[in-house]
Amino acid sequence: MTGDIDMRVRGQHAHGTNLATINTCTDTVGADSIVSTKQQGEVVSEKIALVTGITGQDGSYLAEQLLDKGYLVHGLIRRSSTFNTARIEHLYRDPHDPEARLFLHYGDLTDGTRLASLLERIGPQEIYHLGAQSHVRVSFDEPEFTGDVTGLGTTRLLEAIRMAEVPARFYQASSSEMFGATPPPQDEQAKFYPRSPYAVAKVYAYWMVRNYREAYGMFACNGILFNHESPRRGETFVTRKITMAVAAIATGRAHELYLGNLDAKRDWGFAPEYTDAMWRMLQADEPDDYVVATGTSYSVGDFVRMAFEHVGLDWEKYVKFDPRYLRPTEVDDLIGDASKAREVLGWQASVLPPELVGIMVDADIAAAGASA
Ligand code: NDP
Ligand code: GDR
Repeated sequence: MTGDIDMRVRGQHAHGTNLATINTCTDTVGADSIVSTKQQGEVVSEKIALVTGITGQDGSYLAEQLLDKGYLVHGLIRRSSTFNTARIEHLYRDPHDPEARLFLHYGDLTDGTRLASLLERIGPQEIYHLGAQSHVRVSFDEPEFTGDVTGLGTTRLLEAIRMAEVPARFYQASSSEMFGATPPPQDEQAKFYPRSPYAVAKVYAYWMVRNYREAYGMFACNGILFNHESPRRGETFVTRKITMAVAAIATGRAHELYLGNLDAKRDWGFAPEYTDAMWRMLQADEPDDYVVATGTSYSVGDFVRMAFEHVGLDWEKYVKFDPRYLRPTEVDDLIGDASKAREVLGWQASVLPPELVGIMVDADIAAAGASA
């Protein structure tokens, strides 16, 4: 993929029936070229979505799903000295392809002016705000930066929407980490008790979303998502760290795995199912907040054991403890109650951790084989 400003991409399955009727024209304002769905007075009915964090795990699945539904998708990406677009590489098409349906724009959540000008010109009907410094352990090292991006970044975007007078529906990537020390099960009424700078920033953002909904009548939703994983999960989150290590050990390229707290329990689901829940929230009649979870609980140690068992190995021979992976304050036990999402959105998790572990280990073994 090139690093061109405003790369045009379309989904691999994104051939909606109206594709032939889309007229695109370029509007070379500044360095960007933006697609217009209006040309010579014709109004095309495709929905336009803007996704922040499109290069992340969730952003990549959501972009695929929106393209499959026939959306035009715009994504915000950060300028980086190396490419950060690996997860959406498979969506890339030649920028001159008239069927391009995905458009990437440089921007940063710390730059409110840029957010406002992009919003004005893209005119999205739906905004999925997934961009964040999302690593809990890192947030203890960089609390100020995390507050700026993960907390204030949401405010900048909400305010940009308000100032640009874009009547868009807004999704906020809220997190089960906001519940922190509150005992399970956690539903939408459970008390927030954040245990990290990341979680504190998410609580702030959550309330800003509610405030903009109440103050300005904005269609703004908080999806309170519990942990969700996949073969595209960032490599320093514990599940992916484990499955990559298992693949490396099973193929003889590594001999040990260092981890921190094995006792923490999480409610782990499968990421593509969770991005589907995001979309459902923005199609509902009313804006609201929803817990999205499987309702199951496994410890980090359980995940480790299942991952090694999947390749016929005994985890105790390979896993070692390193205190550097401990957190100053830990979240011990999360189990989500997603009854409301099931009743209102018709959403339910189908992939549970034993299956999830297999999906991730198999993908990492296949990747290890491919790169051998
Ligand atoms: P990732 O860490 O995989 O992706 C984060 C995305 O945010 C990346 O695209 C990243 O860009 C982008 N980003 C980071 N900082 C900035 C910035 N300053 N300006 C613009 N973009 C930025 O996260 P996930 O996909 O796993 O999660 C998506 C969202 O959901 C996050 O907000 C996360 O906090 C939240 N969440 C995640 C859960 C999970 O289990 N995965 C559960 C609950 C909530 P780059 O690629 O350049 O780094
Ligand atoms: P989490 O995910 O903090 O739940 O946040 P992570 O995978 O980082 O940690 C889960 C649990 O595993 C323990 N752990 C380790 N964690 C990491 N990263 N590395 C290790 O070596 C290790 N050893 C043990 C942790 O202490 C923790 O208890 C994720 C992120 O995606 C957030 O953005 C999101 O909001 C929440 O999930 C829901």
